[in-house]
Amino acid sequence: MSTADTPSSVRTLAAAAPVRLSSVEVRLIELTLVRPFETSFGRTDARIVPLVRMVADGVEGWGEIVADHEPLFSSETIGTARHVLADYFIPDLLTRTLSSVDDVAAALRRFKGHQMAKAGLELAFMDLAARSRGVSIREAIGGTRDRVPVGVSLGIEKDIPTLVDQVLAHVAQGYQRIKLKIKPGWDLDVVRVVREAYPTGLLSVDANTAYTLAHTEHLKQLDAFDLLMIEQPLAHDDMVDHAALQRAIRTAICLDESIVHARAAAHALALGSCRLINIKIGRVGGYTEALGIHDVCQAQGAPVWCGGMLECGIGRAHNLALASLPNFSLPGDISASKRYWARDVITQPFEVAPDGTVGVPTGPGIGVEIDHAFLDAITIERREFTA
Ligand code: SMG
Ligand code: MG
Repeated sequence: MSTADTPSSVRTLAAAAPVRLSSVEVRLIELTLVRPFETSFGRTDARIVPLVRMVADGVEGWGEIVADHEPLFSSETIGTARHVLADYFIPDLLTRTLSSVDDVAAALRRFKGHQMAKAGLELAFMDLAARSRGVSIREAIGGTRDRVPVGVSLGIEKDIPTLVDQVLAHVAQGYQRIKLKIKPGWDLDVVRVVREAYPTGLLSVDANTAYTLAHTEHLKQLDAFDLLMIEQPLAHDDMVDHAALQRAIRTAICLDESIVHARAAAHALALGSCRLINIKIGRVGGYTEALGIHDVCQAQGAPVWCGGMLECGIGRAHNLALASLPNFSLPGDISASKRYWARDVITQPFEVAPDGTVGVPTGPGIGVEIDHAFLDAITIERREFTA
């Protein structure tokens, strides 16, 4: 695909006709992980997932908010999302006529931060807009793939043999890339043993900000393991130290937490703070910025891949649509539903094929059917806002 043919020329983030929202619902559901997931900042056993449902002219749209109950991955929480949605964002959107996702982004731009809460609204509107036109989100945003390559992110375990068992079990399921969570004290020895058990496959590590530049000599030792990348080794709000570290190590740095919008992606690439970017639609405020980051990186020849936030089927369907874009050239953290949940909130759980790909939904909007009975059974709070 030539630059003149970039997908932006085929994107339509608009609804069939301008809409006035009749209602916006924010609901919290509770889901327990099949296996606890531990990172350098903490352990997750269960998630409370805020969902957004918008309705206009009899068409609905669903979005998911990836904030956690504590401000550990980012400064946002479920509590801050509930607050800004109820007190500022939703009342604002209910007064407007909205033609496209860009209008949602433009309306919310004056409010600083709160990307995850904003993303919940953009995602729901994107689903509604695509459904109103009878197309899938993939089609609406100019996605070019039917299936996307996927990897799995494996948490910190009680010991290395337990982790190696996890690695081999997921490789056997077809996953195309293994990502290990690391932190000081759970890094070089772990990567060495996993590399011996998995000598040639794509392997990466994610530190979730656990190191500082003082660890440069230590992190250099990761260069021996032919890693695809090291994700977010340093602080979430840093670009300069990452550039210094990238100059000192051979392994490619991928930024996650630091990239909160397309401008940050452009800055990171200009400074040499990373060579790759993980796009999480929730972390960056929704489709508008996610597409912008995709395009900034594509123009500069930097690959992107789709990150994950332990989403339920609704957020995962959005991730799959996004990951169908052409510059998502590395496997995403988009694992099968069963890797996270005994029962997902959609009627057809996502599955990873033996070739390590997941199909991009083709139905209208997010393209999956919500299991309403189950969703109602696990709902712990529901608030509806009307025009
Ligand atoms: O959805 O498979 C997933 C999780 C992928 O490792 C993952 N996410 O920093 O990339 C990351 C983490 C953030 C979530 S930690 C609860
Ligand atoms: Mg990460």
